[in-house]
Formats: sequence, C-alpha cells, structure tokens
Amino acid sequence: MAENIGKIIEDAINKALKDRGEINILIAGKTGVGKSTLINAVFQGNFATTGQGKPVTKKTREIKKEGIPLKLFDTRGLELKEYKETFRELESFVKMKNEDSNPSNHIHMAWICVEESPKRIEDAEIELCSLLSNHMPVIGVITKAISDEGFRDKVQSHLIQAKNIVRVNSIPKKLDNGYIIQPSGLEELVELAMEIVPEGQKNAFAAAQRVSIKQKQNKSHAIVAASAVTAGGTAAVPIPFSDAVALVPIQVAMLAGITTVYGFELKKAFLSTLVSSTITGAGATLIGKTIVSNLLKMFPGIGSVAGGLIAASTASALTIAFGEAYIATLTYLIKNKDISEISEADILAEFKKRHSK
Ligand SMILES: Nc1nc2c(ncn2[C@@H]2O[C@H](COP(=O)(O)OP(=O)(O)OP(=O)(O)O)[C@@H](O)[C@H]2O)c(=O)[nH]1
Ligand SMILES: [Mg+2]
Repeated sequence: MAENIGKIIEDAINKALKDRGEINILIAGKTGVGKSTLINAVFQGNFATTGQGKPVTKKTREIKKEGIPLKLFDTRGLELKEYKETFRELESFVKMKNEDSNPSNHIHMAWICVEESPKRIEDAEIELCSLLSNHMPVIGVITKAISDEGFRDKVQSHLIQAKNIVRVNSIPKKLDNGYIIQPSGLEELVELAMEIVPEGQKNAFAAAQRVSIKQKQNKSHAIVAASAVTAGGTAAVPIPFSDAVALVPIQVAMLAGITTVYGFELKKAFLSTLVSSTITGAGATLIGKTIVSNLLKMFPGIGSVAGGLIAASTASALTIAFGEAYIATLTYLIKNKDISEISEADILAEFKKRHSK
C-alpha cells in the first residue's frame, strides 16, 4: 500500500491550523500607559510595532501579524473628554463581533491598562470595565508597576467586574541610583489569561504568547497524549507491518500540532523534511516496514515487534516517544533563542541529535 505523503502533510497542516484557531484580545488604556510595550513583552513578533494596524472604529485599531494566530484591538482615547462617544462606537463594534456565528471571530478577552504611578483610576476606566464585561471577560492590568502602596486594592474596588487585577512591569527600569527593576507580572498575566480564554482559543493563546514556555509544553503534551490514544486504537488488534502506514498521518498531525502550538509558522516544506528525515525515510512512498523499523531505530527499547505485528502498546509508546522528543527539541531551542531567530535547519539538527543515540 502506497500513500501520498504530500497529501498527508497537507491534511495535517490544515487540521493543525484549524484545531489551533485564533485568539482576539482587546487592549484599552489611556495614551502612554504602556499598552504597546506590554503587547511586545507578552506576544511574539514585536507585535505592536508592526505597522499602524487598520482602524475599526475612530479610536480602535486592529493589529495582526502574518503567521501569529492573534488579533489585537488597541483602544485609546480614554483620556479624552468625549470618551462616552468612543465607548458607544466601541460597544457596537464589540457587539457586532461577538454576535458572529463563528467563535473564532469573537473578541475573547479584554485587558484594561491603568498606569500605577499617578495612583488614580478614572471614570472612563471604570465605565469601560463595566461596559466590556457585558461582552467578554476583563482583566485589569496595572502597568509600570513598581510600588503598589495600596493601589491594586483600589483598582480592584473600582473595576468590580474584572476577573482579576495584575500588576506588571513590562521592561527593565533603571533607577537614579543605578538599581535596575526587572520586568515582573507578565507570567502571572499570561497564566490568568490562559484560564479565562475559551477552550477553543487556548492553543492559539499558547502559541501567540512568548512569556510562558510551560503553556506551550502543556498544550503540546495534550496533543501527544491524544495522538497516542489514536495510534493505540489503530493497533487495537495488532497490525502487520504493511498496515503501519496508518500510523503516519497520526504522527504527522501530531508534529504539525506541536509546531503550531509552539508558535512556529507551519510550512509544508519544513514538515516534509522533518517527516522524511525521521519517520518515512522512503521519499514519496510509504512502506509499513520501513516506517516501523525507522521509528524503532529512533527510540530503541520501546515495545517489541512480535511476528511482524505491532501491538497497541507499541504504537502508542512510539507515538509518545516521538512527540516528547519533538517537544524537548522545541523547548530547548526557544529557551535559548527567540522564535524569529530559530531556523528550520536548527530544529532538524536538534531533533536528530535527540533521537540518534
Ligand atoms: N519602566 C517601564 N516603562 C514603561 C512600561 N511600559 C511602558 N513604558 C514606557 O512608557 C512609554 C509609553 O509606552 P507605550 O507602550 O508607547 O504606551 P501606549 O499605551 O502604547 O501609548 P499610546 O500608543 O500612545 O496609546 C514608553 O516610553 C515606554 O518605554 C513599563 O512596564 N515599565
Ligand atoms: Mg501604543
């Protein structure tokens, strides 16, 4: 039985992108409070500095970057006298978005940013929190957070509908005496946000953010676990070598899913190289025996192949070993480099190192 690996890879990419979905977040705050700085600290790709974005209301712009499953709505004008008019426009926009029949188009969460040092919370911020919370969960973000002095409690008592209030400092701040205050609160914000976003958007959020590697790992472990169950099911009755090709789409889909959850762009050429240099080793034709012997060679000591048959336990153990090795590879790489600086060749080289022992 020969199957077209190109088609399997294409299907895997489409499925991975569909499963990962997209996340849309509204970020509001007075001018200069640090919205753009926060966005760049939390998300991949220098998001806020990539162009002006397209205006969707007079005071809200939509920012999007190719390859990152995130849309941001940057809302300003809270400091202006005519903020009520801004909010009316914003509310009809938000309503229109969230009535869309496709949940991927909804705005899934809002962050209202308030700067810490003036220790003041304005009517506009309070009204915006109450307005937005009718349509989506809201987090209050205290920016440039360096010295609380009771301000967090004060914000919490005013932004009563907010799910939580998080204090963040997005960039290092050097004090006059030379002391440097390090960024803080970003991980807390990302963790809280992850709890709040709808299930269908969690993988997209894990991919788009750059603060927590743990979130990318967790979501990827879940993909591996699900793939192992599917692989085990395929071999519920031990399958002969020739039928081992049935495992390939499962494992290719797993690799594609992990790649997207880590936030890498998913390209066909890359996935093809990854797959052919690992599982198939046989170019365009899939041969059951080659596939299984390659996988077993990569992960020696896993399961056994008795009488030319692969049992469910072997199929799932191989899938887990394969997926976990890939997770370990990507984790290692993003701990050491920014995603934008990691090439496909880096991934391949590191992955090979990890299983050719
Ligand atoms: N120390 C410190 N400075 C910050 C922080 N966030 C922003 N800043 C500084 O505050 C200034 C304004 O930050 P921006 O991120 O441009 O503010 P913004 O809310 O996007 O402003 P608008 O786009 O005009 O609405 C910049 O000089 C930033 O470097 C922070 O967390 N800590
Ligand atoms: Mg800005």
